[in-house]
Amino acid sequence: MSDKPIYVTQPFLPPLDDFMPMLRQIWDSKVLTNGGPFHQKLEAALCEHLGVPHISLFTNATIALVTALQALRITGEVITTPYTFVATAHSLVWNGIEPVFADIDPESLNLDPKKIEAAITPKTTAIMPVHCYGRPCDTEAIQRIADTYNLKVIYDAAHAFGVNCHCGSVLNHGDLSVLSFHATKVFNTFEGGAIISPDAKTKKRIDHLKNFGFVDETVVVAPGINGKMSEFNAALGLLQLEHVGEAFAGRGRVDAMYRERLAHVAGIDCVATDPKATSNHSYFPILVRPGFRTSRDGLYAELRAANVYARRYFYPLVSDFPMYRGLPSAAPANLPVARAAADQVLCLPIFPALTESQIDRIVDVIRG
Ligand code: T4K
Repeated sequence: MSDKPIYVTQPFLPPLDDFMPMLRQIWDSKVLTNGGPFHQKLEAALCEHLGVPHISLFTNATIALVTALQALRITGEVITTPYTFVATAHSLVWNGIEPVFADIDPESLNLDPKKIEAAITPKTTAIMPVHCYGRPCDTEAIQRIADTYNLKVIYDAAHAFGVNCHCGSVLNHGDLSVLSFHATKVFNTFEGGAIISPDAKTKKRIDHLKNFGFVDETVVVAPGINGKMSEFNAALGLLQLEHVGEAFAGRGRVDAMYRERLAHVAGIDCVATDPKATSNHSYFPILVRPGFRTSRDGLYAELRAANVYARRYFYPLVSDFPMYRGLPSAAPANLPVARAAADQVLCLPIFPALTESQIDRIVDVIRG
């Protein structure tokens, strides 16, 4: 096994020399956090870049999800997907809310609106869908349900940076959307996240909540948390934003090469992108179908033996983890589509620096 390891992702980093003057400014000003100049500039730059009205930066997406639920005073039960990263459901539990898992659509792998409606009870107050792998949810159908039953919608948009649908940024749907800027995401600030709000009043409440509830030196209006992004992360974000087009293009190139090379491999389906939306190529999920020469876990092991670290995002289902599996909605019979996807999915390495010869190495293992 002499080939160098290939991980599922590799963070995009701007030239270090370009970051040094920004660090120098932070050192000189001694403003390290609490909404300093880089924080303010990044909020403005992201609103412009993403085409969203208001954004609040956070230390990570998990704290942003927890805060988004607080901001809208969500209680009781929230309908969500089991086919996601654990942080989605954990954010509910941190607010004393019961996650109610509903099944996903087999094509988009996002919450199936028909299953949402069936999961509503008198205790339901909100829906927390995930734009899984950056592919937009059926936002119109979800909004119709929310309007009919008077529910809030908080999108976990951790994967959906820079994705546009028919009407502009996908982040403008629902009541709030939450982004992740973690190292493994298409746009990273090492750690980071954000909440997109539709109006200044909601942004203000969120900004209070992420700063312990402080309005000024002596006034605290809510039991807030510390979710603030530091100046270091914000400065890095500003620099990353200059390169994000290049990073997206690099990912698009990798995506196209995989699709071409895997098109005729029996039993391998590349998860389709939405023709009505742009793609940020944040992940490259394939489904290893029963007709393939080995199981999904067999292929995962073959790739590992070749020093290729593909990942089974999202296996196990969140509803199978010990803290969730006792819930009535976690019953396997309730989630057959999600279960099948979790048993078949494998996310192949995708990042801008992945070379054609590395892609060929990965595809050769898959072809067997
Ligand atoms: N909602 C959804 C739908 C999410 O997917 C996530 C996070 C969240 C909410 C919460 O967002 P944050 O609170 O994190 O902002 C990773 C990430 O840690 C996690 O952010 C992400 N989703 C999840 C899907 O994947 P792991 O445990 O798979 O990461 P790890 O450390 O195994 O990294 C994967 C590979 O990336 C490594 O093998 C090598 C490479 N890598 C990773 C890091 C951290 C690097 O090269 N450098 C690095 O610094 O969870």
